[in-house]
Amino acid sequence: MKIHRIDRYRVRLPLRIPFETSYGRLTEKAFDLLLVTDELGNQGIGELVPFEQPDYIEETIDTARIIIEKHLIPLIKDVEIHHPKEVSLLFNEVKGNQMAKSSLETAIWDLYAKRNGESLKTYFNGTRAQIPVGVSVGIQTDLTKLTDQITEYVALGYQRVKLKIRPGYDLKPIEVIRKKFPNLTMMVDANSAYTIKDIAHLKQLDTYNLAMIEQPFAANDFLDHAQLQKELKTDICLDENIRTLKDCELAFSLGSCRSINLKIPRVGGITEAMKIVDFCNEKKLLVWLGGMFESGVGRALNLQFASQKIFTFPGDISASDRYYYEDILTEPIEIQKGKISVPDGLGIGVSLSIETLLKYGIYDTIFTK
Ligand code: OSB
Ligand code: MG
Repeated sequence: MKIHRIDRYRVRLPLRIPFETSYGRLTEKAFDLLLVTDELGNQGIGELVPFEQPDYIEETIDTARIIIEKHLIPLIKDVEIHHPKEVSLLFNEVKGNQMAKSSLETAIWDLYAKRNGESLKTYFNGTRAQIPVGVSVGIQTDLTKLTDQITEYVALGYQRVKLKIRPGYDLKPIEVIRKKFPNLTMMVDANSAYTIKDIAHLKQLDTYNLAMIEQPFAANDFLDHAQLQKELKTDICLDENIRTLKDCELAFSLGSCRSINLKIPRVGGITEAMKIVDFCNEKKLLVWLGGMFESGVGRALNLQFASQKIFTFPGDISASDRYYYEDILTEPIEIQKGKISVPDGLGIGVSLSIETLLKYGIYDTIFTK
């Protein structure tokens, strides 16, 4: 197939509840949808997920737009693509910028599946139709409000809760929630807010029966994580550190973690994500699917990918209404008894509500033959 046209929606969706992490507060999510059309008129959709601030990792939505338009589209525009696995090879000469790459790579996977009349999960040997899901809960210093929020999620059936923490907001909220829900599968995520000096403090987390502690230290730090993992009973999970399969190999050989939060966009797309799944399977590393506050498009992709047998630990794949008043799909993604169904249409399996997209977004064309 050949890419003949790429259209885009630049969208801003207001969040139902502002989301606070160790590094900042988010009130709306900006994202782009890329619509990639082939020579036969088939169309695939990909989501561009980075934030507006370079505070989670270094990519931002603005830097990603430049990389896409100036550097990635020229690498695919005149090429006959036989299989979407070729896209990550074509992108190899652009260093880093995984989320920019992923937006186009996942759109081309969706396009390929639609062209072949298949659901995307077929290509991952996805077997499950319903995915157990968890929820990530932002920093809420009013612990009564925090408890109420989590009580609501537990009542909706969310099978795992992840609390965001930072220095000064860790032991107390964990203790309060653990007391109220003694059997809840619970974990925490620090988004790099601690340093090696906090080891003694972090060791206290061992007493709360946490499933794991996500990304306590800096995004490029494998050594201090390895030191902490040696001293901690609780599993460490790496998120920001993991951009490539090589990062997983490094983390595994140093003992920096026992679990990987895999986000398709953070590793440059589906092809690299599949390699990481294979590696984790071989090495018995716990791998689970993370999220980036995706709209329905990225959420649908995550559900397709999470249909693989290996994803038994509930991912950060909540229902659309956990984040947004309105999603940009014709059918919102809903939770039932703690599970979300994998959309069963072609490709990622969902269709766009153009009306909603135009209400919250701007449409343009970024490439035509
Ligand atoms: O660290 O996993 C993270 C959201 C945005 C950026 C980073 C993270 C998160 C989440 C929520 O924790 C994931 C989601 O529910 O989409
Ligand atoms: Mg994280």
